[in-house]
Amino acid sequence: MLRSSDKAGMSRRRLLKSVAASGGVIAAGAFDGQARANGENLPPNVADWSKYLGDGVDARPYGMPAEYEKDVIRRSVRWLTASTESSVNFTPLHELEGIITPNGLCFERHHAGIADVNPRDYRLMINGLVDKPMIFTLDDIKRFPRTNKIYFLECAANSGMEWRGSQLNGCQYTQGMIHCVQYTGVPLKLILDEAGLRTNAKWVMAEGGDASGMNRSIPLEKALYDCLVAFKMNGEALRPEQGYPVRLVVPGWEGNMWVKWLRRLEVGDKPWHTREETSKYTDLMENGKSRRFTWVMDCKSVITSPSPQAPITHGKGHTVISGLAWSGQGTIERVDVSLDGGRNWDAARIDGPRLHKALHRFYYEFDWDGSPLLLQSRAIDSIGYVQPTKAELRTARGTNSIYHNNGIQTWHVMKTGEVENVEVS
Ligand SMILES: Nc1nc2c(c(=O)[nH]1)N[C@H]1C(S)=C(S)[C@@H](COP(=O)(O)O)O[C@H]1N2
Ligand SMILES: [Mo]
Repeated sequence: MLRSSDKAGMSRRRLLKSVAASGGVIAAGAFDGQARANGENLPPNVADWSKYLGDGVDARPYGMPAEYEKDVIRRSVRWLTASTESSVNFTPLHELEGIITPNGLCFERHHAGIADVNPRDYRLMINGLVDKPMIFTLDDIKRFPRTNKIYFLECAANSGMEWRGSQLNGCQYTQGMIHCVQYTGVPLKLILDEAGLRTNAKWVMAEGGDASGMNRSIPLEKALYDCLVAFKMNGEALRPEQGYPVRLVVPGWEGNMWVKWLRRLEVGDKPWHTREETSKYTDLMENGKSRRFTWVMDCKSVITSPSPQAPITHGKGHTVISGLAWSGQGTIERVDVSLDGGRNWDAARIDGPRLHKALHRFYYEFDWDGSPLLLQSRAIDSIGYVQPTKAELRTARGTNSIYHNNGIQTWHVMKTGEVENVEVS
């Protein structure tokens, strides 16, 4: 008895110390700060929440995160946000674990704001090189055989602000234009087959029902292979931000092609050369020419913790590195971690599902001696492609690019445990 309360006293002191060391980042709760400082809420005392009844089952008909998690939100970058209707916010990767992004935290990228679509008036039209042009209601779409697939969506502009050097402090901003959810949808092939493809059909144009009417050309081979017309994400209806009630899923390919609020599919024999595949989402090369149709999102990874928004607060000793890796070509074969800016590499442990074109979670555990670190991760995918360094990318593509930056990220961990975004040469 005495011994166990002794132990409790010790762990209480340790907990208070670590809270103090982290600069009081743990938010004050429902009970008063003074009582907390005195440790009255800690063992061996009975905690406040153990003394009173909590909310009943009718208090939260749609559940929300704990109030202490209120900083775990999508964030935007002021200078990047010319208008909120045509802009982007970022997934808080540094706060997440596993491979699934919660619906409310999936980054958003809109060209004309979030369309407010009434599902009763929703229609999907198919025209062009088909035997029968058709118009489907949402109910019609739900009568096709459906499938459930977990895929990442990465905007081609993810990490784009880092092309010329490290700029933004936090993986939320440097790699946060990505999410990974389970979609429920109908294979696009089934819908195209219903309309009947003409023999000269080679391309499909997908068009959005938002005010931008955003559209992209997709080669028929891809459309028939693994694209989905999705109506659910993580089990529930798509969120308005993600294209409610229907979006196109184009696994492994750049996010721009995943047309939201999908209103029309046109079948043709050549690409349409729309705005989003000519003036945007092309890569300006060193020789001044633009590379077009870079559809596949190549293999990439990032350490999500520690990272600038998730510093080490426990001091030296046992430390867990957590990160994400993905490839539009398939699965992740291996992830290596370096503590010294890429001189020495050690294999990380991939944990959880290893699914095609989905995020993979990796961990690397080590004893931190408290000295500065240059943390990096490097992913290798199932086709043997190795994530390049930023220097290698610049050698191949010059410095004019924005899109398709899958270079290795470096985090400088300082003695204090604080982390900053840097580049090593
Ligand atoms: N109709 C429509 N579809 C769209 C967009 C849009 O603005 N309108 N943005 C595209 C871009 S550039 C990206 S990166 C993804 C973002 O998907 P998300 O908002 O679910 O993250 O949607 C794509 N689909
Ligand atoms: Mo995008």
